Amino acid sequence: MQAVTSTLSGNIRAIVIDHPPVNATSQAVRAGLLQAIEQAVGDDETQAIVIACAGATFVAGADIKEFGKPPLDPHLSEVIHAIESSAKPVVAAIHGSALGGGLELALGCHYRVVDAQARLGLPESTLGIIPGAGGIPRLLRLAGIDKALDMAAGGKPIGAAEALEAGVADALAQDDVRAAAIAFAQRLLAQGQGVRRTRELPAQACEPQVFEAARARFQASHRGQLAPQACVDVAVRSVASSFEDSVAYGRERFRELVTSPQAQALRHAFFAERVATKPAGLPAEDAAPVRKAGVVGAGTMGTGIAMCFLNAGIPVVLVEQNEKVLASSVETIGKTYRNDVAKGRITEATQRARGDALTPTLQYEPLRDCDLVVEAVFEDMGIKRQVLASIEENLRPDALIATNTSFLDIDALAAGLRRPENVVGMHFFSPAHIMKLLENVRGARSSPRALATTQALGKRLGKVAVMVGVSDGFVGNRMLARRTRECYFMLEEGALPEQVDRVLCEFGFPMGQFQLNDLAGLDVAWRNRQSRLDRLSEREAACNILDEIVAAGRLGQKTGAGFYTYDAQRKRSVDPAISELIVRNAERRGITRRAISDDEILERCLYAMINEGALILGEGVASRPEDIDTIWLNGYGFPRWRGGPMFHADQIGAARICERIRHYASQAGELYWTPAPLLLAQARDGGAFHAR
Ligand code: 3H9
Repeated sequence: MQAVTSTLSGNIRAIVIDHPPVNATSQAVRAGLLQAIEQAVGDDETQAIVIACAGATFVAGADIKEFGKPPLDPHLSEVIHAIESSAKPVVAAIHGSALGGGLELALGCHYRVVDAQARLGLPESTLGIIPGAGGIPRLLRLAGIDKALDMAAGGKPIGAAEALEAGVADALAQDDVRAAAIAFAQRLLAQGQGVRRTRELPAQACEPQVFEAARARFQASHRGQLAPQACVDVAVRSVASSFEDSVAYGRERFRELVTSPQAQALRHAFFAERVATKPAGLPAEDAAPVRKAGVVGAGTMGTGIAMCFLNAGIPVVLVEQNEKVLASSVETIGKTYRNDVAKGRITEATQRARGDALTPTLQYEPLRDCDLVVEAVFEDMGIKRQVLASIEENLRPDALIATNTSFLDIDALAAGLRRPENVVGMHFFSPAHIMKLLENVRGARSSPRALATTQALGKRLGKVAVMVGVSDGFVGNRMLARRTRECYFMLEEGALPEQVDRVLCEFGFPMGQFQLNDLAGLDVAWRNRQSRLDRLSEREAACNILDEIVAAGRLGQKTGAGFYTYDAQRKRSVDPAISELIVRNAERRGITRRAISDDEILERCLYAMINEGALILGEGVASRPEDIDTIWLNGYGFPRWRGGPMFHADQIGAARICERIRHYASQAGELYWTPAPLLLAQARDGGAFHAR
């Protein structure tokens, strides 16, 4: 199949890119386009040209798989230059996504007609690179500097209406975008309008303060990242210098960034998410349709989960035994949607439709026509088992039951049921309607149909759904528990919460361990600790700093005090009372505190997680290192530009990690620090988690 075809009808030539899955500008596409445009320009019968795409989308960008490999001719900017240089008008017909090199290509066309659902953007900075084919100098000529920087440095795509308003698009297609672009080209010819080259438009003059303000803005929103700042550099050059010079400069910066560690990590993150959300052996065709869902338990989690379904257009039966809790849940849902309308996120019609799609009830019986029911009651084995049995009694035999648990054993939960094959885990993260991550849990007896359904459902709910096995805390919380343990040990040995949190934030986490605890509620952490006292080691049980803080009535942000104190705007400050409490606690327990270096804090946090990740892989609880990276990138704020914990482990190297684990074992004992067999094997054989 040819990647690019060219057909003349009348005096309009349609050049069509057909290169699944997303019409990326691979070498075959670039070469095909160049040849087609040269032919069209030289052909007397062709008076105008339309560039369109087959399949679900316009060009979604350069082919990311080609990055980091020797470049292949022709370069995309040469192809775009040839298109823009055409003396015959060229119109882009855009449907789906015009992203990165795709938008650059469209900006090189003389006019753009867009489908109402189209999305246009320069997301290169999310891959650690910048637009390499003149995207920034062209976009700022059409849309102005602020919009161009928001789209390129901020990586934010825009919709069709915004593109039209910003001058990026020239017309909105009511129906078939290709037909609309051909009609647009015909009108141009009829009106005697010729080419309009973006590169010939003037760049808006701009004060240096505008760029300084942009730099500061992107430094704050994209902490530690190189690409957004490089986008600002190119914008500065685009205003100060000629078009040709700024394109050449952008190309040079692209080349420099594409091999950077940040770009490698971000590319890894991109492909890891695509691998992780498609578990082997669970084809989407095996998934059962979910036309109506149930949620049992209308607490914080249940309420958020119900909104996930409503947001995806799936009607929900929300069951709760306590009338007041149910009323408060319905009120929360109503308030969220009222707020969404006020902020212009949804229309009033959508708000009404979502309200109509919610059936709150105190009975289980209305669950009878649900295709899938999520149990989201209190995290207690006994209570959950009773609730699951009641759900099963009221369901069709083919309907599925998903239990939302963060720690409990799915197999034990399903054990008493008649149809354990219909049971899976769906571990949502709080707030469930906001957080992207979903850990779907495969029980020993979960059927492939049940598993495929939860994966397909995850995608429909807009989640990043990763399939994991049964294990205490599954993948994410199990690894977090290891990091948490080290953080508390370091407090008693000599660190303070603000030091630990600073180190984690400097690494790139949005918040540190103790800021996170304060946000989630220290009572939650305390209850979790109490429920597992019998499973804690002697040292963990004795490490009672959290108990003392909770006993002082400091439950975190919600009470204005936890590890930190908070003012009415929830602004955080270090509290000397906490430093004293930690020092006194150590004195009382006969621990001599010492200065702990930032390096030690970072190593103990990261290596504890990585080692647990390696155990999880060895046990098959996660199938691939990409699954773990995806979980940490989407649920725990691991800095995306570091690729995830297992990718980061490869950058450090297994030999070094094992050596440091042995060092910490010599201080704290092997109970806490024993290198995982997988890490040991990698250290021995020079292996890594990801193929290099
Ligand atoms: C760029 O353009 C730089 C230029 O400035 C340089 C000029 C010199 N390349 O996401 P999906 C694959 S940088 C290669 O599941 P969806 C993807 O791996 C690029 N492959 O579908 C998957 O493969 P598989 C800027 C790509 O419908 C399949 O396509 N562009 C690329 O949920 C389906 O993908 C971007 O950053 C690619 N560019 O979402 C856009 N894109 O089936 C990146 C996708 O084997 N892409 N694949 O797993 C996207 O955001 C989404 O894929 C898109 C579709 C929204 C388009």
